[in-house]
Amino acid sequence: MSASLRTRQHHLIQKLANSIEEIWQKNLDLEPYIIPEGLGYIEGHLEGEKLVIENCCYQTKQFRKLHLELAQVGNGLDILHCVMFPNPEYALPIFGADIVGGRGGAISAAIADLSPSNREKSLPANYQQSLASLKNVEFTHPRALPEWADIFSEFCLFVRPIGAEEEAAFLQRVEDFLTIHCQIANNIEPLTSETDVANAIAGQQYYCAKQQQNDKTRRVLEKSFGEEWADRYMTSMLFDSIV
Ligand code: BLA
Repeated sequence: MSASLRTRQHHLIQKLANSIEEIWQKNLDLEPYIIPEGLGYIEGHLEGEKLVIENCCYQTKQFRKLHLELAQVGNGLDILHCVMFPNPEYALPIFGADIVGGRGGAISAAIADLSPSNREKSLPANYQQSLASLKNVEFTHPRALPEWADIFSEFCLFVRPIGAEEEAAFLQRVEDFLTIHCQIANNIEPLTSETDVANAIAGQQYYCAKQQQNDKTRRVLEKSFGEEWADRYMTSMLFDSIV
C-alpha cells in the first residue's frame, strides 16, 4: 500500500497497519487479490469534507480475502478497517478490527475480535484455549456494543484507549489475535462435509449482514459518495458475503 495516507494518520493506526502487514507477510503465503475496478484508491467529497480511502487486499489458500483499508475524512477523522474472511472450506473465525480516531488526536473507538463464522456462533476449541490464555488487560473506558453487534465473540475488545499505555495494550492484543489466528490457520485441514461448508457460508453471510447495519460507517460513506455508492461499497467491498 502506498505510504502517503498512512504517514498522515493517527500513530496508533499507522502502527496497527504496519503490524497487520508484517504479521501477514511473515506468516501467510500472500497472493494478489483483484480489487474491483476503481475501488483501490478512492476520493469523494459530495457535502463538505473530502474522504480518501486506500485499500490493500490479498488472498491465501485459507483466506478468500484479506482486506486492510485506511481512510481519512478531512484532515481529522482517521479510520483503519481490517477483515480477514476465511475461505469457507476452512472452519476459521473472522478476524476484524476497526479504529476510529477523531480530531484532536484521541481514538474514539478501537475494536478487534476473532468472530465466530458458523451458525452456532461458537469459536473452535483451540481458539477458545489460546484466547483465554492471553493476559487479561484492563482498559479504563470500555465501550458497549450496539444492538446489531451480536456477531462478536466473548473475547471481543471494544474500548476507547486513553493514553500511550492503553494504546500500546490495544496494539499488543490485536497482534496476539493475529498471530494466534495465522498460526492456527496454517495448520488447519479443510472441511470435508458439504453441510459444514454450507454452514460456514451461512455464518459469513450473517456476519456481513450485521456489519452492513453499522449506520456510523454508512453515514461517513454517504456524506462523501451518496447513498447508492455507500450501499454498494458496504456490500461489495467492506462486507461482501459469498453467494
Ligand atoms: C464505529 N465506524 C465506527 C464509527 C465510525 C466508523 C465513524 C463511530 C466511532 C465511534 O462511535 O466512536 C466508520 N469504519 C468507519 C468507516 C469505515 C470503517 C467509514 O471501517 C470504512 C470506510 N467496523 C468494521 C469492522 C468492525 C467494526 C471490521 O468495519 C469490527 C470488527 C466495528 N465500528 C465497529 C463498531 C462500532 C464502529 C462495533 C461502534 C458502532 C456504534 O457504537 O454504534
